[in-house]
Amino acid sequence: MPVDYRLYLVNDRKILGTRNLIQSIAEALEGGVTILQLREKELSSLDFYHLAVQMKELAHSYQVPFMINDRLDIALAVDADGLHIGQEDLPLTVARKLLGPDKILGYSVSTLEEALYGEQNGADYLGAGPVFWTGSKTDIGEPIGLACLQKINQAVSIPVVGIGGIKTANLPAVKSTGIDGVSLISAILGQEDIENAARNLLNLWNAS
Ligand code: TZP
Ligand code: MG
Repeated sequence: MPVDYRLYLVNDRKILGTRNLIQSIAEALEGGVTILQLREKELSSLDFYHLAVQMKELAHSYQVPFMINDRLDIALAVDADGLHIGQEDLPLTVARKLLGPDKILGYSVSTLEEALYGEQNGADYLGAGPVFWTGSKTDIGEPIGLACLQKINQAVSIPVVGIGGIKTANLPAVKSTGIDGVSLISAILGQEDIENAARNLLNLWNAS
């Protein structure tokens, strides 16, 4: 089945403050998130594993694919639908080999060269960015902007999702680059009404 990349939610527990993580993700799924990635940087392996088991069940109850950020071991352990890795994670070719041919493998890129490398070495889709400035990730380079996003999208035939600083105000411009979807943290999880934020973003994407 083809993956629907339109509204790709990346989890970030910090932005939720005291709000419940599972409940917040459930609200986002109710609002129409089409693919979910669990991204945890500070949990123990055991806690990450147990959380991933729960999140996968939740995502699947909405028929939404469930991805793990960075941790191949966790992705395999919970039989996630896929893994998303960046430039400083396991080599792409190694990740593909260990993950097998049938799982979804996502790859973060910031340049045309990285995008072409990703397409040629086993990525199923690319996360391109940061498109704009964002407070949600600190170890990132300069924003690539819409022109570079468009260039990357035109250079590859695999799906591309934009990431970094994407919100309702810039969503139509981002979509006009021709990409397949947007990957978001704060525009969904940073909002007071998470369900409606997700619903509005998906409606806006569909209408743009
Ligand atoms: N990778 C590149 S930018 C980013 C990640 C995980 C953070 C995106 O968060 P936001 O709040 O949607 O800008
Ligand atoms: Mg990573």
